[in-house]
Amino acid sequence: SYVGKSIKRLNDNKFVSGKSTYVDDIQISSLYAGFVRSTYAHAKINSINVSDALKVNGIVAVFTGKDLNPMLKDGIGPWATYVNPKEWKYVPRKALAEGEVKYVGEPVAIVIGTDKYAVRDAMDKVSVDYEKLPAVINMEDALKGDVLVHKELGSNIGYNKDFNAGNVESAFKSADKVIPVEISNSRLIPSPMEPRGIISRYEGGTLTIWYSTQIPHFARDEFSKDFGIPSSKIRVIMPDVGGAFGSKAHPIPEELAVIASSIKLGRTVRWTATRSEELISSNARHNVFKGEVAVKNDGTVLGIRGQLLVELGAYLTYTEGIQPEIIPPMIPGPYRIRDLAINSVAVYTNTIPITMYRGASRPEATFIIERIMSTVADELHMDDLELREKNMVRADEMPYKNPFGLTYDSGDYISFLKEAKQKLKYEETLRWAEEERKKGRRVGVGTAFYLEISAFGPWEYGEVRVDDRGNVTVITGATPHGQGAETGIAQVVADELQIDIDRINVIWGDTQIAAAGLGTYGSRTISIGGSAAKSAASQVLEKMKKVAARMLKADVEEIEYSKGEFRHKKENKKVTWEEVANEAYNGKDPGLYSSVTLEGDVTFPYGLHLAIVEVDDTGIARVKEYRAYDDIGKVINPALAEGQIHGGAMQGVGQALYEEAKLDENGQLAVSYAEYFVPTIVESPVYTSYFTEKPHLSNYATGSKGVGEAALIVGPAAIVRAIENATGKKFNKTPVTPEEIYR
Ligand code: MCN
Ligand code: MO
Repeated sequence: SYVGKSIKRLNDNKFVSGKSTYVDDIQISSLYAGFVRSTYAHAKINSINVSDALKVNGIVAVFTGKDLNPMLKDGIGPWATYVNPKEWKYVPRKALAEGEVKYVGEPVAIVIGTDKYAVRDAMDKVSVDYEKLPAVINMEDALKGDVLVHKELGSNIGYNKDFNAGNVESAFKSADKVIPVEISNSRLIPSPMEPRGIISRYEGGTLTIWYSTQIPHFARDEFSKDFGIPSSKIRVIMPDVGGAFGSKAHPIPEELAVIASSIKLGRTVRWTATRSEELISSNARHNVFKGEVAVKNDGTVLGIRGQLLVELGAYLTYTEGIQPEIIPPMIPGPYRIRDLAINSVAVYTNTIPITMYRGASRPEATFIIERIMSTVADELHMDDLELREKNMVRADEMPYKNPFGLTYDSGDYISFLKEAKQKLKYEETLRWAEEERKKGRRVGVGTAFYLEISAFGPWEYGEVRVDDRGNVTVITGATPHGQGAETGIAQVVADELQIDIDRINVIWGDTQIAAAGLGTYGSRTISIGGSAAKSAASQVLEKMKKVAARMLKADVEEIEYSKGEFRHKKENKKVTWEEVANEAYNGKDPGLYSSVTLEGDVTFPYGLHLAIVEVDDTGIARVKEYRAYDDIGKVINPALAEGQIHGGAMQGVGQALYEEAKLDENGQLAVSYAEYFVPTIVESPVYTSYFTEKPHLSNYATGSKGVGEAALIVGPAAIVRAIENATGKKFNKTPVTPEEIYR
């Protein structure tokens, strides 16, 4: 059997030998696109002069909003599967700015030519006459409402909802102590290795789009709605994708402009974002929680109240709507806090629109609640984990309905915490750090616990085909793009069919091959996608049993299948997997394939992570060691799961210590990778990752819970706590830079 083993990734050969194909590698005769972008955070466009640009050799067309926007029946709004558009005030985004620009970098014109260098030259020759308007580039100013990002909305507030649970008034009345808190997550740049890219071909009324995306089917439907072209005439193909981290789950206007141009010209048009364009295509996080916590002197946390401000940037992106909606109900985390009042407000500013990034809303919720728990521990002079344990939901309360109605499906947080303390050597590491500090080193140990919501439904598609030689094709509606989930799915299917894994090929990412699909995000793939494939495999096996029964002149009930052999129990006759597969295609049977659309609901993994940090004389903090202990349900492939913990924790190091997408007073992104430090192997801590031997399974057939985001969800809180331990100072925002440490 394969499940539970560290099988090597099936498709790594092409990646390590440089033979993978990203959008930009696709050889196809096409035109190149480039974008002229706003240099103002807020301005009126008086006129755009494209005549000089058109004179550049090789330029085929220059389009502005006036040319392309009317082609769109609709624009990009929120992701209606997860965000209720009715709860939002927003302006659907069309292809290019028209009338006004609302952030620095907003696309104003698309230049199209036969070679990319000509396009680059011509971009400089497009002259835009702007009339500068007052801009709001931070949430505080935006809330005053003197300057509106979208006049037609009448306010800068896109979303405003109260999340109330229990009786917060009485909780605060019965408190021994009320502790104020302010906790913030900075603006980040997801930074996948491969930037965004798209190729759009329009011929005979049909569109073929090669697209670096996590959500080909959603993208197809969005393009269909926007352009009024039936989905059946749009094919979205996802080639190899060089990472996404949640940032390729939102279509952007540049992409609409490329598609619109290809339709208008009847030609193939391509665009690959430059690295600088990638920096402004996806910004993420940035939110602030300000509130207070009611506690008893014995450490019981009674209630939390406050306001969560979530920055939107200039437009509501496809995915950002999730965050103000999911952060509040996840704030109680694994703790039995029942009385909460959280006002969640999302604010427009004249800045780069915000989208999701690995964990999207759970990192924020976890940072908030874990900073709260650590702050309470400090105030009450209690041990971090003792305080947490005191407040944790007990095993006998599972499944536990949290005060906002989320049902934590399975787990035993308290026993797990005890195991984790042993496994991560919590107490001895704390003592070691204390000894080292006495010798003058500034080392510290920090832990944080997380409970996350993963494996988002509402469904996923799986199809299994067995060919006439008994080889197996698995089609998944999920869209792995670095996680290796295709290997995990192959393991699940190989076990279900009891065949060699080398017989299995897993494919995905083409809307004309997978009948349906949602994609890969929200750490859902192995749980819901794997279970859908497993169920399709078991259906195919049932069909094979029928064929075998006929071959052996038996009733289906008399057939027993095991390891590639179908046996007639009574007569001790058998036929092999290959024989049955071959027979199924000899004309009598319709063939061997089955598809399943599996419905499923979220599941809640959890874990404790520990960081060891050392701060040097210049105030630079380094994460020396990072230890993780997780309950992710059934572990399908420990190596893959561990890889996810390492990668996520590495991004956690970046978020905790280095990364902040600063904007200047004009709303211009003030960083490049010279100042925005994505950690490299040099900054990498030593990692140790364990999964509990007594996992609590999910309700999915695979028994798994998600792990793809876990370490970035909890890592920053653990690392920040370690810096506090090392320096004796308090930090409630990331990144904790040397300036912060010396402040
Ligand atoms: N796995 C396992 N056992 C489990 C859970 C998972 O063996 N109980 C394995 C799976 O087989 C898969 C991996 O761990 O190989 C992650 O599975 P899962 O938790 O189902 O998450 P997804 O596959 O749905 O991945 C999505 C997740 C998200 S939401 C972001 S953001 C993120 C992440 O994955 N983006 C990534 N990890 C990334 N890794 C890479 N290389 N690139 C990205 O863009
Ligand atoms: Mo994600």
